[in-house]
Amino acid sequence: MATATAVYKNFINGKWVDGQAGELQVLNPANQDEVLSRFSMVSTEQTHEALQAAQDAFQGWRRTSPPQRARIVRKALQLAEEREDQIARDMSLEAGKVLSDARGEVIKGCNLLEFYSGEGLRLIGDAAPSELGNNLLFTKREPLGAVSIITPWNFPWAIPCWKIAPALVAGNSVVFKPASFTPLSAYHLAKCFEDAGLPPGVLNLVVGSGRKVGNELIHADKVCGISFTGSNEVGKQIEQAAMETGKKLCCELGGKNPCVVMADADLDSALAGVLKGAFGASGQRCTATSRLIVEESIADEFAARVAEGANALKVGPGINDDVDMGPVIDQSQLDTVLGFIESGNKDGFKLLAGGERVTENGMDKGFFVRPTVFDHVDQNSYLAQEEVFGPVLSIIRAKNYEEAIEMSNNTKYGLSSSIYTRDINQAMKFSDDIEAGMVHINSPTLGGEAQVPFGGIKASGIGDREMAKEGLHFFTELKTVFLDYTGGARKSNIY
Ligand code: UN1
Repeated sequence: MATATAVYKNFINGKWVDGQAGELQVLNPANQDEVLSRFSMVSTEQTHEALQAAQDAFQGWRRTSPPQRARIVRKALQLAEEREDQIARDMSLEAGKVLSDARGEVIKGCNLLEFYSGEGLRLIGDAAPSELGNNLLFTKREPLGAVSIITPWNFPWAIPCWKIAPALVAGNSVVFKPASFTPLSAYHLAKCFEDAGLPPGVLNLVVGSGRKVGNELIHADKVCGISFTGSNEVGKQIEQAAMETGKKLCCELGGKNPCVVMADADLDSALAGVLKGAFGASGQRCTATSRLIVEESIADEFAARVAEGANALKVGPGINDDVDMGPVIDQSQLDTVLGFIESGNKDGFKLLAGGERVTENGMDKGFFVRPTVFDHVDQNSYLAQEEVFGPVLSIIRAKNYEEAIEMSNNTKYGLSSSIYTRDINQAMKFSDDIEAGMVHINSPTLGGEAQVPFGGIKASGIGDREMAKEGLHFFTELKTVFLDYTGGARKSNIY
């Protein structure tokens, strides 16, 4: 077994400290014989030390002017850009994602750092006229305090960037717990902020399990806000805890995103979008295309092309140049994905591609699954209703637009969606009719951009949208100021 020698530490109150709760070995999802990194994990006591450090640093940080706070984010951005290659390589290895996707993710995170560093100059409220003369009403945005940021392994760089940057620019202090599969990406981000000159205690990185460390970060009195991306199951538990303890909460959860392909669509572009949407990041993104809803008249032809495209994807370690799709993250995710495949087979849906684990060429040492496509899937089946978070696409056939929209909305989720059509009227109608937080027209269900809100409705999210101004607003409270400059001459009653 290859062994990584250095043991990475936790970042608490501006110092890199050894954790006191044992060691985490991060194994390569493409080859479990390889230890990628070793991290020492924090104890409950150390988690509280990190929270205390955040609380202590908060008063100084909130008094640092927003443009000055944003300047530190901009410096961190410059450092991240310089370190792009290393960050992308480490991320590709630990998350299993294809290297070009990892590079894209570094850039996406940088776009978020860039956007929010600009927002430091725009952290402004509104002014309003008063009923009274010589009075001014205005609002200010103030930080919440110490906040907990808990992030998943599938976007181990971009998601922390899109939560931490607005939290810091708004004047909050942060305790950041990354997923245990991907602590090295988190280490790089914390290091960029340290090297950018962020004052001690303003950002703390703690590595440990969700059950122990995560739990403290959700329940502790010192925490004023929680931002979480991950599963619905954990999201529900956090919601419960936040309700009981009165903390502000933002959760970005699962999806079962439909891609509708109408008969009039540019089918080449639709095909590329469906393959990228379903199998990019091995289907492990909350915005993945999980249901292809295709108009019946072209369904046979299009399904055959999707299957052919899926079969042509090269599966292997994401770090290798010629690979299209990497492994899933671990044994449990692999078992879940294989369970969905089994359910599709049991329900008698037509397996057009994949349907099995990949074990050749040493891939049995990792968690590889072939890109899988089922056709004639029943829209109410387990496969069509539950989030897979893996490379499994369900094709559902619709008679026409009306049926396609009904099928699209037949889900508890409402994150992303997409339609391929050349009919602008139909595309716009889809953007009205679809129950989702995001609609893509002639592009895959994936992705987002820093300057527009990201998030979903129904079971896909709790609280405000992320990214854009909305992402910044989550990390603030509004204060309304009533300013009387009559110099004591005010006669009118207050009502
Ligand atoms: C994307 O589609 O580029 O966990 C972002 C996820 C989402 C991020 C998706 N929060 O997959």
